[in-house]
Amino acid sequence: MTGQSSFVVVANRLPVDEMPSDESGERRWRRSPGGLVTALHPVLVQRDGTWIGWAGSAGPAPAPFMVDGINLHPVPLDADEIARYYEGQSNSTIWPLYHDAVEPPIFRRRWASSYREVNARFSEAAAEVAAPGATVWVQDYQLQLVPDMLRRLRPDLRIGFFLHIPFPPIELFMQLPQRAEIMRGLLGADLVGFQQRLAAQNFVRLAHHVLGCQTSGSVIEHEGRRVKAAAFPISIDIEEIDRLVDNPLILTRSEQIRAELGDPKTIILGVDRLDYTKGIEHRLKAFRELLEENRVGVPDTVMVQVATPSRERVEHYQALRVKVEREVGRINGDFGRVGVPAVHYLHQSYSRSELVALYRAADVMMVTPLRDGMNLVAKEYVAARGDAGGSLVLSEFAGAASELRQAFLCNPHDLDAVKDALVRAVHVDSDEARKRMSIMQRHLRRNDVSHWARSFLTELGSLT
Ligand code: GDG
Repeated sequence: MTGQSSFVVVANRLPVDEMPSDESGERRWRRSPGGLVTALHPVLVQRDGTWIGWAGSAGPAPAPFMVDGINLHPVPLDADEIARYYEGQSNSTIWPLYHDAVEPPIFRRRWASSYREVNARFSEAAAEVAAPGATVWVQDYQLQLVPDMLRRLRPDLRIGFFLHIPFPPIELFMQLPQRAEIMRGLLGADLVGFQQRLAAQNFVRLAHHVLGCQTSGSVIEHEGRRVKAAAFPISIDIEEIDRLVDNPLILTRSEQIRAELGDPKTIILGVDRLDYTKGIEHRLKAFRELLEENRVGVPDTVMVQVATPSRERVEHYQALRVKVEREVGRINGDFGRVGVPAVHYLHQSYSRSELVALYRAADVMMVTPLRDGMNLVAKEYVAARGDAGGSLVLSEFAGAASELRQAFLCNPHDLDAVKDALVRAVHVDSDEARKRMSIMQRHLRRNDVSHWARSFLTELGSLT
């Protein structure tokens, strides 16, 4: 059967979270927070669009349903597929490989074949739901085979793909046993979008290197078609942050957080998924050395590190948690005082309003990933500082560094550079800090997540 949607989004996850079922036992869902769904919501509603994805639990998929005017089409994953396609090939092979192999990628044939099977299932679902000539937008590294698989089923469709994470240079990508298959998979799209220009250039070079495609600038010739590769840096829902910041309760909460931390002169904040790409260990080490050298001291300065639980069944992540927690314990053992730890470590998930209250309370935000496609936390922090207070320390290896040039930029592998950037951010005079923040804010107001979605879809629509 061919469905009715003229616009289809295909992503690993549906943009909903399951809530406890009602008295009759009926399953209930609510839209999950996130810039991607906010940006795509108007387009989905206007075009009676459908979002295809996994509903989040193992076993048979629920029947298609609707939340907030969006048609949701669940795709099932069983427990083996979650282990092989998702935790295996997606998060233990592709994720580390695409992030500079900061942890060694693991290559397993069984994971790769599960990835193939699941990608075929998503492709079949999209082929079923898309109306003749529809636009289909495939998201991210879990679904890189979908563009080609879908084109073979439905050559009438206009297909876009966006990669949220970095795309590696030739030397690294060539390690992947499925390198040709992945390149062919992505080249099934009409437009392949990346966070950064460099990633798009890597992709064009690889198309030539792996498949011998002719290329010219950002265009690749593949099987008689022209495929365009370009950068579309993703951004945040700035209106959401404005709404939260305008709420007096959040500013009260932020003052309360400062008081609860003992009203220190300087609060340093980190907010990350607990992921080895985010550079949490390096950041802690830099802070410890500054304490050892007396360049900062407790109780004047405290650090708050929110490390949101993530991919807890994957080995690399379990090992990381042990290392981070050991380092936090060591710093607090050496430098904490009764009732005043040097590092407040929170391995928990918070509400959006609590996060924004933390952003408002923090004098220095540290975003120091070893490699990151974009990093939305950096952009959210800047957006939340409408008061132009606060300073941002930002890794050169986050995609966001190409736009947020007024941050205190540093190489996260160079511990002395991280320490210097942090000290500069702590001591910067308030006029200069304000100037830096205002420039970055102006940039984000012009380049929010709706702008991102519009630019991608306009480009996709204009390709001939
Ligand atoms: C991937 C790419 C790219 C964090 N803790 C909590 C919470 N968060 C929110 C943040 C932010 C989001 O999660 C994290 O986004 P990032 O961009 O920082 O990182 P990834 O999850 O790795 O995202 C990345 C992104 O995709 C988009 O393309 O920028 O490079 O790796 O919005 O605020 N939200 C809530 N509670 C928490 O405890 N509610």
